Amino acid sequence: MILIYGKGKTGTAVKNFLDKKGIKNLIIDDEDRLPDINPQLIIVSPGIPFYHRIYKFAKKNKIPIISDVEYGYRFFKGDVIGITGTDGKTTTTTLVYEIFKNVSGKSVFVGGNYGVPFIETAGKNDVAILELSSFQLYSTKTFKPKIAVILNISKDHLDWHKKMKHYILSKFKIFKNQTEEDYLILNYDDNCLKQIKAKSQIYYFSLNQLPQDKKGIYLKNIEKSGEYILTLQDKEKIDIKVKTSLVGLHNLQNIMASLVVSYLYGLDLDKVLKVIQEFKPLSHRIEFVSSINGVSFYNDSKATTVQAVEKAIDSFDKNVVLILGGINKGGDFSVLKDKLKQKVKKAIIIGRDKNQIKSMIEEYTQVELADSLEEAVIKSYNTAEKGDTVILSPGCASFDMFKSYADRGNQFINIVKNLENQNG
Ligand code: UMA
Repeated sequence: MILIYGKGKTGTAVKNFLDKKGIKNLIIDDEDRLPDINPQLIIVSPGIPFYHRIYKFAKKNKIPIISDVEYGYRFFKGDVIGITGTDGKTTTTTLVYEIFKNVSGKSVFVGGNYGVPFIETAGKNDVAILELSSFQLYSTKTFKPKIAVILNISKDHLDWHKKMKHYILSKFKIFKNQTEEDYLILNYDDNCLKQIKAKSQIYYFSLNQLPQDKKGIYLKNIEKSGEYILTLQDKEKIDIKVKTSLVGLHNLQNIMASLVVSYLYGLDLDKVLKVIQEFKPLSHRIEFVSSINGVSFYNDSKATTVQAVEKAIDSFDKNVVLILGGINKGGDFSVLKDKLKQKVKKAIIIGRDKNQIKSMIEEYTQVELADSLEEAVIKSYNTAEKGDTVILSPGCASFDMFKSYADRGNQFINIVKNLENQNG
């Protein structure tokens, strides 16, 4: 009998899978008592932290406890491409999926932390492109992607992991079981990732020229037209021209990672570049909403960390009015100091932790508080002048005021559209 812990998306998908296979199971959560019988295996949902009663129960009764990703992997016969990192996972996963779907000629599954749980492929596809969270990776045992990507590492999810080291080590499980036949793609601009030693073959991506002895891809220059010239450095060097509608160098890093995945999988790079060119930004990620009397509004509701806010500010030259705030996941907003001074006219802060965030940044830019998102949008419009950019990039979780980051982003879009109707 298998015990499933958690009745959300993951638990339900695991239960459906086991039921179809005729494997006896029991699904419980915090509302239920722990069972008297000893199951042979526990499959735990990602949201359940390692200090939860179910981990203690497993340890006490010597029952293996694994994530749905580990369980799904045991049934999957195809190639796994695993993508993790603090920011940019969903964009990269979706882009790699679009590339594989259009270019590889294979049946491709996409899921994991984004979209549907891995178990839903039920071993049916040739390739699985997985977005993987630190929560999911933490309880893997034998999981081993053929190609693993770590985009970046910065402070996140400390409410779950408690310590940064625990978060980093959980992420590093993505390559722990890899061998010489597998590939690991790392961000060379990230000091933590640059130092990784692994059995797998390492390829890097970087916004600066890579050392001669490193394999990977780097930014050679940006043309006046905005096109990027990249150099792919392996046994020989090839220059590649990339056209994209994705904004910001952080997105270029996501594109570079996707290009290395495609190259290592042997895909036709001309076809890959065409898919990249046609790829549109995902919703809630520096998504253009509207321009009202010369003030541009962008929705970046998916930015739930300080680092994601930094990337949003980096995407614009100057004159930014920033709407941020919500539930701070342990981020130190004062690290934005220089960028706030140089580029941000005013920060308008909402949400549960607005006073805490205010005290972290008020030395570096003008700050105003708002009690609702609508009030924040109106205040930002009143602050901005023609040519300025208003961006909702909260750097926080949304659950104090909204159902999800998507709900927050959709409400922002509606408020901006209403403002446009009144003032456009
Ligand atoms: N539960 C408890 N006690 C707890 C926590 C949860 O009993 O302390 C039970 C409850 O029954 C609850 C269920 O567990 O209904 C929820 O499980 P879950 O929190 O693991 O959520 P799922 O619905 O299974 O969704 C999970 C991921 N959620 C989390 O990691 C928190 C989803 O990622 C993922 O899309 C989904 O699996 C499919 O794989 C969401 C997420 O926020 C989008 N991820 C984090 C992020 O991206 O930052 C990592």
